[in-house]
Amino acid sequence: MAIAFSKYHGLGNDFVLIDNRHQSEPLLTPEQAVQWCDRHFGIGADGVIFALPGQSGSDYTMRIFNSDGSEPEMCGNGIRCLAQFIAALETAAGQAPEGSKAYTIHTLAGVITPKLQPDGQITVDMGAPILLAEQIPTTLATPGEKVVNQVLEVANQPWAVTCVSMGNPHCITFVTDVATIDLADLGPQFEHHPAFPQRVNTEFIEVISRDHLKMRVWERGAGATLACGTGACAALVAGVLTDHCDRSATVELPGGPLQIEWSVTDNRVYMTGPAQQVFAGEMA
Ligand code: ZDP
Repeated sequence: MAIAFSKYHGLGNDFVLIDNRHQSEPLLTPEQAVQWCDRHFGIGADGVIFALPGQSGSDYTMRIFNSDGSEPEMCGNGIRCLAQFIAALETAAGQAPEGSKAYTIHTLAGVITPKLQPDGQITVDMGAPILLAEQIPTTLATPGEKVVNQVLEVANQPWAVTCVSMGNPHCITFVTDVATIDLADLGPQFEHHPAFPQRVNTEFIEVISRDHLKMRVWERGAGATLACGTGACAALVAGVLTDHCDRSATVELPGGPLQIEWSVTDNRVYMTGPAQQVFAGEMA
């Protein structure tokens, strides 16, 4: 049976999107997702995202498999792509509501709300950041403590790291020049460090100014990617905790900029950025 798919990207972080609204189990196994994500033997993507029926009153459910077949709790760039994908599906079905559309999406990190803006950008309420060590999870601090500017030894070097979960785990370290970071060498050593029982996404951040961060990322289960939405949110939160930046800033990724705000009023993180369809097809 052929399965229809669409290919989207958010700042070059690319995903295969599947209309899975008619059943609550993903149409692909993790092993199939690995094949589809392969850039030589498949479609090529950083992950596969399924638009599933809603749960407990939410409009839809999102599930995602990384390109290695593991399943993350959340995906910031992916949920912007999902919002565009759903809007297109609803328009095709003649059921698109007027005005700016907001969706409640059930994820393994709770209900996340993306909102399509009139200019085509998508703003996502990413929820409150999780800062307690055992909830990230990391063993870098005792339960109940935060991990802020803590020393972690990787590749025989001390790194000052701050850990934040946006539903998925992130380890952030501030460096003087992101261009000099050997991601392929360092990334896997952070990802598989025993201090992170669920492995970790790692962000290297250069501070350009208090409202402008430059980031390179090594993603858990996907490697070096051009952008990471949850990572950009986690980086801004880490920047505020370590007094490197203000609560609202541009995070510049290899694939382009995201606007991130950690609201003082409601403690939630808001991410604004683009998502684009590239093509649609059918997989045998
Ligand atoms: O937590 C993980 O395993 C990530 N690889 C999930 C994907 C995160 C993503 N890049 C994002 O934008 O948040 C999609």
